[in-house]
Amino acid sequence: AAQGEGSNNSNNANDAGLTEEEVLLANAAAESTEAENAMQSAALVVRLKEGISSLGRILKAIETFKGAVQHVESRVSREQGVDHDVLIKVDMTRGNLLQLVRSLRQSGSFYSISLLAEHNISVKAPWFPKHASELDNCNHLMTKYEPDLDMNHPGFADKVYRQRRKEIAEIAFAYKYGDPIPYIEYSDVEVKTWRSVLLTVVDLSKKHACQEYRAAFQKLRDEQIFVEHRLPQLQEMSDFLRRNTGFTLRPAAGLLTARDFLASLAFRIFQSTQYVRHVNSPYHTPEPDCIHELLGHMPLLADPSFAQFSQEIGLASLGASDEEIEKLSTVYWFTVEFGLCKEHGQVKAYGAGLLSSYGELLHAISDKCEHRAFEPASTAVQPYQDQEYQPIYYVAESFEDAKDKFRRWVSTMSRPFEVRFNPHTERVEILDSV
Ligand code: HBI
Ligand code: FE
Repeated sequence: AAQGEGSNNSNNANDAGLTEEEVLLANAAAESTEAENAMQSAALVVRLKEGISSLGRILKAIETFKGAVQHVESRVSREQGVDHDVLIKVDMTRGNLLQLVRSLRQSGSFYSISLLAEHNISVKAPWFPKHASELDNCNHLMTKYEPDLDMNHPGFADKVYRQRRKEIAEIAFAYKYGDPIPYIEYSDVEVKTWRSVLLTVVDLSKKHACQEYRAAFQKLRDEQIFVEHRLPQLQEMSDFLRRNTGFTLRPAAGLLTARDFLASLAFRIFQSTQYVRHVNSPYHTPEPDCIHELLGHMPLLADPSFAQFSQEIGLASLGASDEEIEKLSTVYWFTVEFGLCKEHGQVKAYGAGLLSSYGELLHAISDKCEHRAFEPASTAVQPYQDQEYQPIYYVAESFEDAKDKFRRWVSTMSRPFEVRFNPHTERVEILDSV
């Protein structure tokens, strides 16, 4: 049946089986744009009852109704009878939005579908964790590059791999603050993948990694944590970090939202994936895996100065606006993930994405890319992509220098309060500033 595109407000709304409140929300948005057919931002919360794969059907429906998906987040639901809660931000016309909601409700495949007003979700001063235990609430996943959803993922067609990923993800979803991190028996194939990446890092880091990385890496070799015949367990890695800088780990199911990921750093907690990349692509992974976390991130988290820098990025993110989170993630990207620094006049790598990727490390120190001096204010607004090698890298004088510059830049941010971490209570204390 042909549907008029929202030509009659009240009738359409009733047809769609929406609540009074939802109609008001949709109408308010339509009035503010003053055009029925204008694209508007909206947010849906869909509660799934038939597995995360039904997300595909929702995205398909959004496409059918000419919506553009801006953002997707999912998490395992705490509600009985619901398996995942999914937040979807879309741009679409009001008429199409109402039809979409109706169509999804009529399909009967979802536990519930609710429509939120955009201004209801981008709250001015968002909630943030005040104690390390509240990170149990900070594990919202971005649905990006997952083997179940992305046809280009090397594990997309591999049922056994997908099952393995699911098993390991369950551990992260069930994890609560204070639990020991469950032991994983890695398979021979997984160990083989680990071994080949470890060997490239052993080889390349000698010449191209910064001195702080090399020192921590050596320590991990000496303590028999980085060995070829087995993967380190997250719990033993967490104990190692605690001994060195007070950082600890908690298991993450996959790529977290920037806000959740950064928040944990404020507590000196790194959310680490526990699964291994697909065996067919050992030297490249489109999403973080534990080999990237272990070889890329862990050595530097054992360095006091770098640990301090990481925590400061985390503290700056607590209660920050969406725009500021975007800037902080960008700084994180160009430092913690892809940073270079000088050492006796030579350029060395400290970014985890470089140290755990043979190809990109060589690219970053070649003359095929641009090197710029690290300046937080300009770095924070430099667009980047995560599909190919970076065309631009930022070079810091040292971690100390990066820290000093970062501190000065953070003090210009607009947050109306200051935060301080109390390591004895693992609590963030809020200091109102006038
Ligand atoms: N999530 N699990 C996980 N691991 C990361 O390294 C990670 C993340 N989410 C966001 C993120 N990194 C960064 O790109 C910044 O946005 C903070
Ligand atoms: Fe990373």
